[in-house]
Amino acid sequence: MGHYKSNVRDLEFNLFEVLDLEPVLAEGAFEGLDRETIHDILVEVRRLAEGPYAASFADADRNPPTFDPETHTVTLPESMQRSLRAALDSGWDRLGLAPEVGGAPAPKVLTWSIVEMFLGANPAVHLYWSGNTFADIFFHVGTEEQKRWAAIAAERAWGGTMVLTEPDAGSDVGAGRTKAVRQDDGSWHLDGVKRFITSGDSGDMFENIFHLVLARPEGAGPGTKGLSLYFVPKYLFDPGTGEPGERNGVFVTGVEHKMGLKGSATCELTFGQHGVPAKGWLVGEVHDGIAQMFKVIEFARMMVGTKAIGTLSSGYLNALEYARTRVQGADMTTMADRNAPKVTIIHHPDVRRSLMRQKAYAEGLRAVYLYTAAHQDDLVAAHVSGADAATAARVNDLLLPVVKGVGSERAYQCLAESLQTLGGSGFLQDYPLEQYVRDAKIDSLYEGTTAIQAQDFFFRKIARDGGVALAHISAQITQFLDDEVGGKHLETERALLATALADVQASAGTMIGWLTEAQQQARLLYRIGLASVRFLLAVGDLLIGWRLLVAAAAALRALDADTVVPADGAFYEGKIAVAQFFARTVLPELSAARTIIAELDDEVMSVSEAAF
Ligand code: ST9
Ligand code: FAD
Repeated sequence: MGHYKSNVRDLEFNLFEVLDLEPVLAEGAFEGLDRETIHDILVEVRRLAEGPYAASFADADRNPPTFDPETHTVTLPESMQRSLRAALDSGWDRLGLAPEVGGAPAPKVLTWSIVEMFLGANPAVHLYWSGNTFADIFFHVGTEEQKRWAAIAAERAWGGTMVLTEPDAGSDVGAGRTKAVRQDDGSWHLDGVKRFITSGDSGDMFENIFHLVLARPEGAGPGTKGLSLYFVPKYLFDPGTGEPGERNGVFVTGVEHKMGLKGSATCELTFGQHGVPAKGWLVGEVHDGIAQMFKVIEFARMMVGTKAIGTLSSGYLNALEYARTRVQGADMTTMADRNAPKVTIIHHPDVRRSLMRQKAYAEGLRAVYLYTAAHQDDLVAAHVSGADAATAARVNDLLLPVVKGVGSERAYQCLAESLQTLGGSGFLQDYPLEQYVRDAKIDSLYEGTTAIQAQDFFFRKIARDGGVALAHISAQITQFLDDEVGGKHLETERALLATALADVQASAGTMIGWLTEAQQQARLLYRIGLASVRFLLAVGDLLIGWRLLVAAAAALRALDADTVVPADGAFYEGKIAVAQFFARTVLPELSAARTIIAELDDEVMSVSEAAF
């Protein structure tokens, strides 16, 4: 048995019993897909994810990719190459992509369910398996000729990367200095050094790799708006056939040594500084680089949040298995009796508290990312929340920083609890938990740190949106409360949810007030900066609480139907218990967050640096 434990039952529960996907499938928009085929797909993906895909998880951590500075080549360990081959052969990455890049129609709730399993099983391998997704995005933003290159890249299974970061341009992408100079033949020569580039090279795993690179064309203005997006292949190629030719002047010049996710090579990538020009082509032949790159970033942020959640889910299930078998101590009610029988640790209240918290965040965050994915397809969004296409896009935009920012922060916190459940054994490499913790830390850092997610959430997704998407979600929660969904059983929890909603709305109001007044008093912006991560996490908890209660109501309905098989009885009981637990023990914390935000001042900004 490998390290990875999937949760297909919960995925199917979300798709069919909560989001009620069947009527949408019946409309025929996703050719050939019905409940049964989706079940079969999930089971087949589970087999691959838990088996050959997960097999190199620990080995690639202990024997990470090697780098040869002479040839600028990264070589993946054998074990990882086998996992990646199995993935490439499976073709699951094509589901949901455009037909021109070999894709087949599928709802995003299905594709993200699949991705969750692969990410949970082996996140490092998954990052190499992104070429077709990049090709799909390149296809959508490219010129007619570039669309053909995208099709070639997908057909020949090329690798892909996203290249933004530089030594002095991390969160502040607009500080990037890599420059691009136009050539007479219409191509560009790039010159500069990028750092921290995931999958910058992978030896001969791929025939070619294409880098999507942000660089500043000569003469362009400062900041992100002066950046353009370039397609820079590792090998120049025959545009008709895709046959690779000369080596292009983009080289890996270093590989980082990291805390976790060691199987994923994080590379320094140097353009045009090793005697060969780094040839690139302006994507779409328009200077609109940051907006084009955000198409990739949006996908990658969803991916990172889903990665964190997938890892947490497996962490929780590993902790649960351990708690059910590890015998230690007596039941608390008999602890004074030295002869009392010993029990498994799942009998101890504190272990139960911790397991319930892990379950709540793992399953609650899964419900949130799937609700987000539901708003990435117009038909599904209309069915799930009544959103029209424009509103669905805004809801998706609103929820992305929640999936990424809250998903990564809560997963890392809860994975520490999963490890704790194993006691000292959790600290050992005999179990996957210590690697989960190390591998998951990156999720709150790359693709925009949590501070950046929180600012994006408040300034762009709420204030600039005029609160439209937030109002749509608030209306959905209010509807749930007004309809008294879950009846008497969930009455107390609905009251707690109503208070949590009011707390979040009050905090949003406080922060909008500061933003309005900041036009006269700029220092008020500091308060937003001080409050924003707390606010993002509070909204995350509100959404998790709500979606867990929606799931509990679905479970109550299923139990009422009286056709439940015994194994499902326990599953549904768990859904109700976890929603009640979260509402009673976490949602009340939002009142404290509201008070803290309301009473915030900017004193801390006046403390001298020396005093820290
Ligand atoms: C990285 C990669 O970290 C890590 C992992 C690699 C993953 C690779 C693989 C992924 C795919 C895997 C797929 C596998 C699939 C397999 C399937 C198998 C089944 N939304 O606010 P302004 C745009 S990469 C949309 O003024 P500043 C917009 O155009 C490095 N657009 O920003 C806007 O113009 P306008 C990641 C947005 O102050 C313009 O930007 N690095 C958004 O100039 C300017 O906006 C980062 O993420 C948005 N939310 O710059 C950097 N926001 O306003 C983090 C902005 O006119 N830093 N735009 O519409 C930031 O995000 C900064 O806030 C900043 C600030 C750079 C945007
Ligand atoms: P900084 O921007 O220097 O941030 C340092 C600290 O200051 C953080 O806590 C941050 O939250 C805070 N901070 C900075 N600015 C602000 C602000 N305005 N307000 C509040 N707080 C702020 N990049 C790519 O382009 N492609 C990749 O494939 C890629 N893969 C990566 C893989 C790994 C393993 C790593 C570690 C990084 C990767 N990155 C990649 C880069 C990654 O996106 C950046 O590390 C990230 O955006 C943060 O930038 P930074 O490291 O320079 O930190």
